[in-house]
Amino acid sequence: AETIPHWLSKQADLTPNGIAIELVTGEEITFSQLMKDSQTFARKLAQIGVGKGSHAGILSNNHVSMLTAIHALSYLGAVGVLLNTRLTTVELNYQVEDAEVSLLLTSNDIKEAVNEIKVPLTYSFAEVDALYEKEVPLVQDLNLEDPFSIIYTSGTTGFPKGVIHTYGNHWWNAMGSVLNLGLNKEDKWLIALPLFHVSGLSTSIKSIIYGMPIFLMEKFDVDKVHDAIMNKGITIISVVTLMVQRLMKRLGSGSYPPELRCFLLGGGPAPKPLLEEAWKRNVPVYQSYGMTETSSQIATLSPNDALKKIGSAGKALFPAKLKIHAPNKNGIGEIMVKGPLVTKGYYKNDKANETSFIDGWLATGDLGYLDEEGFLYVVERQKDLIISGGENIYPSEIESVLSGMAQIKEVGVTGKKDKTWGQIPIAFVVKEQEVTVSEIVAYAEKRLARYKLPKEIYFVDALPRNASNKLVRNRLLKD
Ligand code: S0N
Ligand code: AMP
Ligand code: MG
Ligand code: MG
Ligand code: MG
Repeated sequence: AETIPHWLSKQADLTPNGIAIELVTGEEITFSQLMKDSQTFARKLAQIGVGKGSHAGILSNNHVSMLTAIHALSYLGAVGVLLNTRLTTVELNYQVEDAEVSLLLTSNDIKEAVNEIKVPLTYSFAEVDALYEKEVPLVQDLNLEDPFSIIYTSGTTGFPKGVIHTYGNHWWNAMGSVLNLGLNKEDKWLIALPLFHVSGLSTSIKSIIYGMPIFLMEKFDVDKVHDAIMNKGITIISVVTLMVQRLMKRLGSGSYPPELRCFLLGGGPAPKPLLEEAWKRNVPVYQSYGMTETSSQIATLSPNDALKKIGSAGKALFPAKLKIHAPNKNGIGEIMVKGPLVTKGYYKNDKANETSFIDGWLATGDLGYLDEEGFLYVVERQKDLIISGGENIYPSEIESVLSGMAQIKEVGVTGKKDKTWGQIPIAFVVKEQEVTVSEIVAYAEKRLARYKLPKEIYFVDALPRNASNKLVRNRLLKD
């Protein structure tokens, strides 16, 4: 099997005093410090039985200790299952059970809230810190085929699927990205996107592989992010559409320092007028296309093409390919992707693995076309996915929760355009018995993350169905 030296040990050897992480407080962590802390944390985890092949859940907002924990797991050959902190206990329980998590690690501020999560062991990062170290051999070489992380992504069936990322997936994603965006000595990449999404996680790994600092923020706060861009030498920042909107509003008639060279935009569609407005104001926005399954972006508009191809997500990165399956007369068809940065599959989910992969190509469920020069334009989705502020929501997930309410006979959910979030979920309910909107919301709140709660609920007599009695969601708003 193909191996490379453990990436963090390697970078700590090459640039021990290089900055790995910079924080708003001014605190800096070097690669050698990050390595030592991660190895120490690994020996402490070994004390509580974590070893090769263990699955450890991580429930944390962006903290240095979260990154330490993630690298510690890799030093033990264990796999990190990264959990979205916006989810309810009910949703988290599904994921930890499905991923066979034996230990849950949480940030210190979250620990209290996790009593109801069904895992054999729960430790906060601080509780692990208090353990003794156990002398165990730590991983020195990474097998590119081995799993590093699992991240759940919502699925059309209403149940999320665990996307497995191998070391090789992350490695090739980092290579593809740098061959497109380039790397400057001064690069510093701001991360205000969650590390529990591949958007944030992948950049923290790029940092290790490139020897590049990240500027890590606990969450997206528009004023703090603006200040960092203005004063902290940020050269690249990863964003979703809503962040671009908020940041441009904050920027007003001002301009960013010249070293800011890239807003890497992903996670969903971006309105073309917003992109044009950004470029007019010298905000260098690069649209990308990617998904959890592609270990972050798989296509990005390159700096050379940014202006002449506004609205396009560019071409597939160097190690990857994309094609359009069964294009219609306008050239629009399903986007298929292939390459070493694409996941090899979903954790213990034969059915999803069978239906998603065709001859080694992943069927994305997204619709798009290639222009005459081969640039990708994503037009819409075949799948019923709703994207709200960069978070994914499947209508079927909300429908199956709400139909569990005795007073509800049936329910249909669809996405509605929204100025703030891009899209919001709204629900159409056929009553079985008397029920109010607030009763429905109260029921849903316990079972669905807040961003998934239907923002509007309408009572109707029947749902639009086709000849085979299947719900036609795109008619819900029209009928
Ligand atoms: C947009 C964000 C930052 C909004 O969160 P904010 O403002 O911090 O909200 P809170 O203060 O926590 O809560 C306030 C109220 O807002 C509700 N709320 C929060 N988020 C949402 C949401 N998304 N939709 C609807 N409502 C939301 C809260 O519930 C609260 O309401 P109440 O008071 O009622 O409780 C935040 O949502 C965010 O960080 N979004 C982005 C997440 C993300 O990273 N998505 C990308 C996922 N995709 C990938 O990872 C693959 C693509 C990829 O890798 C990539 C993506 C982007 C950029 C680069 C890449 C890359 O390729 O590298
Ligand atoms: P996630 O599973 O959270 O990584 O979300 C991936 C999904 O986001 C894709 O399957 C697309 O539906 C959507 N998406 C990503 N990039 C774009 C883009 N440039 N334009 C439109 N939709 C996008
Ligand atoms: Mg997804
Ligand atoms: Mg906020
Ligand atoms: Mg019912």
